[in-house]
Amino acid sequence: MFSDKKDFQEAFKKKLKTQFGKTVDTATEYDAYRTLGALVQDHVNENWLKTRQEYQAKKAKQVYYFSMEFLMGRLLGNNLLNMQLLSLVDEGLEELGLSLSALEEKEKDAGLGNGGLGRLAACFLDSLASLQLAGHGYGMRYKYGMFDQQIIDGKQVELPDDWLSQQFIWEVRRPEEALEVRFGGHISATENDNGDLTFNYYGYEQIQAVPYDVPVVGYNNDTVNTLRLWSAEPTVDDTLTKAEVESHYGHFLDHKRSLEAISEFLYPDDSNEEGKRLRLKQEYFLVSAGVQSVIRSFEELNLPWSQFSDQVAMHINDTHPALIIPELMRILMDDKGLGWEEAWEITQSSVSYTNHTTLVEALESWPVDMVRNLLPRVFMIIDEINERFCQSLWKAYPGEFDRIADLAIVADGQVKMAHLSIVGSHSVNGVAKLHTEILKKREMKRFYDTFPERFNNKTNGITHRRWLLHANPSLTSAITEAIGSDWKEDPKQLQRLMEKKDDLAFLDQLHDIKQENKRNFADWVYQTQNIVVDPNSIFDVQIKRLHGYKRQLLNALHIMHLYNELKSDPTLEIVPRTFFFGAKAASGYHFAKKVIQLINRIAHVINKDPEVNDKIKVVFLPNYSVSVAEKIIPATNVSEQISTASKEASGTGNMKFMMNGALTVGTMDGANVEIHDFVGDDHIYTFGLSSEEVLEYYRSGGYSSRELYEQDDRIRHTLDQLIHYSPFSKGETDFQDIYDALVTHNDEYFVLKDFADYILAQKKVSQDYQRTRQWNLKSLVNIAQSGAFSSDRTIQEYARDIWQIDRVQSLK
Ligand code: 26W
Repeated sequence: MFSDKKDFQEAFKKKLKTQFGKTVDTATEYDAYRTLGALVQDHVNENWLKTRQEYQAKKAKQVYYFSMEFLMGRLLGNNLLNMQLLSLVDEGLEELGLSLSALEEKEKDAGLGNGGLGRLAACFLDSLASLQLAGHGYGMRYKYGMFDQQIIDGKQVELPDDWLSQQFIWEVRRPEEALEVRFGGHISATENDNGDLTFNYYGYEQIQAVPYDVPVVGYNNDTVNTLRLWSAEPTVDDTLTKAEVESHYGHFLDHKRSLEAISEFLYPDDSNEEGKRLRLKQEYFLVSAGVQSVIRSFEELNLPWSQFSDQVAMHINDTHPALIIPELMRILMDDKGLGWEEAWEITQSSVSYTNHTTLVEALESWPVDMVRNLLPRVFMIIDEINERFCQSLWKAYPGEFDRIADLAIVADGQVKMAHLSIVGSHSVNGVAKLHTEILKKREMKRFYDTFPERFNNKTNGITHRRWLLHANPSLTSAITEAIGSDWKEDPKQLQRLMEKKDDLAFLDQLHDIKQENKRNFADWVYQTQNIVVDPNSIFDVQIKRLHGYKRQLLNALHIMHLYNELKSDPTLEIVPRTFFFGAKAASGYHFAKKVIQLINRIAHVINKDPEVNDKIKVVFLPNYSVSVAEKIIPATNVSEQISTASKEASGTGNMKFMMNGALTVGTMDGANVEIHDFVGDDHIYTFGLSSEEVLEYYRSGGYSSRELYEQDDRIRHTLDQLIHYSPFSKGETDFQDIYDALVTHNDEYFVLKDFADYILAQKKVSQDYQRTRQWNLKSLVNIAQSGAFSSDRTIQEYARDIWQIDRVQSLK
């Protein structure tokens, strides 16, 4: 690599000249970014090759993490960090009159995901490579990622995210490894001399899956794994004349367009399953290309099929890639000639499944007719899996029709993907302790009764490399000065910071760092939004997808309530606070869009009112993304994690904030429960109903939001402002639907029920924030306890308990 700064500068100038025909003086920032990227890629490529050879030589078991989403964000800074080049490059560029952070800004986010599930997949890739585990991602190369959000007249407008319009410098197209994926057509079965059936496919549509490989660079270990993204392209059959093509497919261009649609865009919905045919096509496309490619690699080893699961683990990230179960069966039986029993044993022992949500509306099921038409052979196999499964249930629970109907994979004209995933894999895990318990006791109780040994918990984690080392360099240095640098490779050691809890100088230092981060962030907000925010106010942040259960509305109503208090008593002393929101709403989610509009209206009213705007301020950050998160999290004092208890499977933003010293205001939901366990009552602000209470209300009723509305003046006054004349409604009916959801439709997410307790928790936050030293101590405790939430810990557990893989030593 580069021996020193000079060496880097020479290489940089040379690359700029030979590849881009520029000098440092004539290069634009974009040229410089591309040049730096190309230099990094050169070095990555060597290690990429070495890693592959090493895995092959050692016959290391490979994990393939199948996910419809990988929310990677930018890669330049993280690759430099992991290659230990960050400071050398930073200084080298500075001497050339360039700024590394400015070049980093030139990279577009790879936004191939909606939110938590996609970002978790990205953190996992970073941990796999950093722990020298042979784990790779298989995903989709969407032409358009998560939409760009603009706020126009206070409302969300979605624009296509044309991220590939600027070359994605990290990908390597590998056309020589393209594979064919088949849709539609018919199947005929013929019996051979032994009485075995063979299945012939005809009349299908064939689409080429072309892989684009993205290197995944490990931290300080020379390991480079692969994120393989598949793109749909027409099969080019040179033997056909144009006329033949046209008679076959109608107009060739239409045909091309229709099949390219498969990898055209990411469905912008998290947690709402729509049963769209194109989505099913996308899922099968990823699955079929992926499984074929896994099998091809396995066959290169020349091992018997019985060793498949010693060599390969395939993980399904939620049910979206669950079709790998019938697809693997199909290939093993139809193409490789294995019998059902053998193929089933191989499938079950190599596939594992993570559930990420208990929301019923998010559970995937596909109409039988759609699956049968689009994937005739795959459907036959699903049907057979179901048949055999139901028979085995009948033996175990004779006469229990209800139970069997409940567990069946195919029922009511639908294929239930969660059922398929549980039946076809050897491990099912939830993503936080509470979530796993809810799965076992309620959502998947009957499956748990049937296969208790399959169920396990893997509490989520986040990569401390991106979210602390890279996002918050000053905190990183302070920690290293305090406890040495071992924690970087072993984040559990952050606990040693507890030794500093009485060290006043260190606590002051934490404070100074937070203030500096807040000032930097305030500058960015001013430059990009033209809004002035006070770095001395509490920075209170809620950034996540907009969803009813995440209750951005509770936060918004609380701000309206504060405004009302200030207006009725302008002399009221409150601790100044700036409320930040970042959230995208699914394009068809009307209620979520209304909440965005409400937040923007509140911001508009409050920010221009001189009577209150030196005490409270509201900023809605448009187009929330990974790179926006990296800017705001280090600058946050208060992290809002206020979902209706039982609804948020884990949350991962909560962990990122904690690691950067923010204090959580949160319900006892998802991983908040475990954060609370680690930091203790005094270092977190919990409030609201427990998950048992919420689930009990859902089961037995007994909640009346209207009663609360009628009894609590604060609630009534605030809600009336939504529909009667007020600064917020401006006499219009924009927010009638929000009012109706809360009052008329009995407040599905218990916003009003938790309102009073939330106000109390927030009051306590304000009081505590004024006692700076104590606040800084709380902040320290959060940082110190955050090592448990590194995705390195999570991935070590997956590796040990589910995938059975070990570190591949000796790469460095
Ligand atoms: C088919 C539509 C659809 C798309 C995405 C349904 C469901 C999803 C995901 C499962 C939604 C998701 O991102 N879930 C989040 O996963 C995170 C990682 O485990 C958790 O931290 C979040 O709590 C969970 O909401």
